[in-house]
Amino acid sequence: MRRIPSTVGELDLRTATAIGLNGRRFFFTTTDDLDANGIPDHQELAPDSPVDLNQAGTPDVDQITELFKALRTVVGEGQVGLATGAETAIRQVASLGPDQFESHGEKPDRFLLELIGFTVEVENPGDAATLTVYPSEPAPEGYDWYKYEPCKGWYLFTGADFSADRKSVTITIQDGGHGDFYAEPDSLVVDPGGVGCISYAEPSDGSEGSSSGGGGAGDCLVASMLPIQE
Ligand SMILES: [Ca+2]
Ligand SMILES: [Ca+2]
Ligand SMILES: [Ca+2]
Repeated sequence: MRRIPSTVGELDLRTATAIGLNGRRFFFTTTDDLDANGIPDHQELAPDSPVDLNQAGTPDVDQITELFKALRTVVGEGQVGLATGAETAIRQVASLGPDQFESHGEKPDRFLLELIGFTVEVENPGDAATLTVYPSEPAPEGYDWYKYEPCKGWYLFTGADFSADRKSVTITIQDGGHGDFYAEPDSLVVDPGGVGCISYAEPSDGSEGSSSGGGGAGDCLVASMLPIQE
């Protein structure tokens, strides 16, 4: 059984890269993370940041462990947190721009706070990782969790569970299974995804669209209306 380090200080991404991962399991290099806490140094929260995305009563910047990380988004003034449970360790998390991935599939044209990419280590190959994402803005209605995979392209990730206040979303991904960026049971779950929506425009000729109750052009298509591709 692979031992999961108990502290961030034991994390050695250089070794992980050197033993053959060649960086492809990670969203940034160790030179972007000189303090080795799994967050790109340029996306770290300020040391005095009061942000408390996980609503634990403690500033997130003081709670960074292998079970919880928070960071600033690559664009804008937002923040995103990521939490996981025991027997799982967040190796890396980064805020990513969606345009760095190809556009095939059902790519949202709006994202709430860009994408979040993470590499999570589970205890045994094939184990599932349950992760909770905390965006600094509640997800508007019609927004859902979208993922990108190299072969499949963009798709709506079924099973994302939003909290009632839409301030967090929980997803479960099985190592080597549905949702794992690289479909290999290698104890690593890799996922670029984010809260987004596909908007639609009303017909320009003024005729009624098929969606009743829709607002102006550019409203979000309710995710449940989308064809699900499994
Ligand atoms: Ca760092
Ligand atoms: Ca907190
Ligand atoms: Ca995997």
